[in-house]
Amino acid sequence: MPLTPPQPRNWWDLPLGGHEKIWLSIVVLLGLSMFVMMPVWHVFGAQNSPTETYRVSPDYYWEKATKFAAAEGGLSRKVEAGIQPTGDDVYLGALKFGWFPNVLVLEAGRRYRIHVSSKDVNHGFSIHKAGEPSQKANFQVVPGYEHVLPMTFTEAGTYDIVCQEYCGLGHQFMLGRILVERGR
Ligand SMILES: [Cu+2]
Repeated sequence: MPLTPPQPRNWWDLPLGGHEKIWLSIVVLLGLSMFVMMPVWHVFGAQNSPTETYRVSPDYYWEKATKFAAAEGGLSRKVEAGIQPTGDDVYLGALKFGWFPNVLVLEAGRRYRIHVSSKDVNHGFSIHKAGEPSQKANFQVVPGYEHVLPMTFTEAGTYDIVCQEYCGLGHQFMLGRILVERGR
């Protein structure tokens, strides 16, 4: 059977067919329900992006992160041992090409306020449980801004921090780690 193109007509003036009406109604209803869900998720969603952000100079933030690491004994300890914060506020800094501090030891089930900022360029704070890269959280790390991310790790284990924003030739080596231990 040879296929022939439809005759040129003004399709806009033709009435809608029955199936077209059904599909268009489904699309409009789906769109409207998503629109309504936006504010609903904002109030009831458990995984909203945090909105607590401050303007800081990169040097000032770095001073805070260094003080935090020093107060927690991190600067005198071996890097691999990690920093185990006593308080709930954790200061994490991103710079080309690493995280400072690059190993944190946190407690499962405890709510932390993880502060992140960058010393130089845009970086990405992407975190996932080791071996489970499909389940992750992702945030931008912008120089000049301090973002406060409330986070509770519900499961103990090793979590990888990966920079997900291309930041230069050493970007792929920009890895950090959070060791989550069962609550004491
Ligand atoms: Cu990067």
